[in-house]
Amino acid sequence: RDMELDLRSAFADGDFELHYQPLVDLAADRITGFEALLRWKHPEKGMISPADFIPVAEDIGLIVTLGEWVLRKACAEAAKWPDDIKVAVNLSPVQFRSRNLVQVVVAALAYSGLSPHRLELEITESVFLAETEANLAILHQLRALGVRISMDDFGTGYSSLSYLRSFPFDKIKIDRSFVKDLIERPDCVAIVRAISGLGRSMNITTTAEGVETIDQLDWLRAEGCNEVQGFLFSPAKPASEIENLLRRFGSQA
Ligand code: G
Ligand code: G
Ligand code: MN
Ligand code: NA
Repeated sequence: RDMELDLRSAFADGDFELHYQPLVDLAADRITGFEALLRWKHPEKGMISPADFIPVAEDIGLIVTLGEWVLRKACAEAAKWPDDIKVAVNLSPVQFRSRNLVQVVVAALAYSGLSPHRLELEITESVFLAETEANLAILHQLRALGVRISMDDFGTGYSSLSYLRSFPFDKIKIDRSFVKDLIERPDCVAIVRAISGLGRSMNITTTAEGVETIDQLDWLRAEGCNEVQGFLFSPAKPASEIENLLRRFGSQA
């Protein structure tokens, strides 16, 4: 297919970029990290969303090389930030299948000099759908490095709760589909409240994704959610904007 060829040459041509979206801690009231989000600047078609190209990159196996690039790039960038600012990187389940994921993470940390506790790896439930035992072993090895592990898009899979029992996650990211209708829909209120309560009682940080309004923010703060991310603060921006974002949202920097 067209996109396959385009993707392969895009990687060779350096048409991928990483953008960074702030993670805002509600107790500290400031940015404490950024999520790295991949962007493809297609020479003719313009920006292509990762939602469109990541599945193709996974199919053709390119995600392994691309994911390695993302890790190195994100760690190298974060090493230049103040030391209390973390970076979150998304991992594809296909990267777990490659088997040398742990070495790739070790190498990215070594190459950048980034302290492992400043790296958060975001995984989705799909990591547990196949090769569960092998993938759990990899997760434990990653965590033993001092890296933090977040459960992304929480609540959208089939049996999220059992995954919380099988691995000691550091963070739960509440899917933005629940946050979106928080103010209008009582069911979303109940779900987000339950997830933040779960996080509190299991000692797992909770992050609400897709926060777009002050009303959502106020509600999340009142419910004891720990962290927020969303367009209310900022969409993902190029690395050159990090300093500005840190100035705007109350970090020392
Ligand atoms: O902004 P947004 O359109 O950036 O991202 C869409 C989806 O693509 C999200 O589900 C996000 O987790 C995923 N994504 C973004 N960057 C990466 C990446 O570097 N690696 C992987 N595996 N997924 C990513
Ligand atoms: O699946 P993951 O959570 O990694 O992906 C993050 C996705 O959410 C990216 O596509 C990012 O651009 C998008 N996103 C981040 N903040 C908001 C927001 O406030 N509103 C909406 N609609 N999307 C957001
Ligand atoms: Mn994510
Ligand atoms: Na998500």
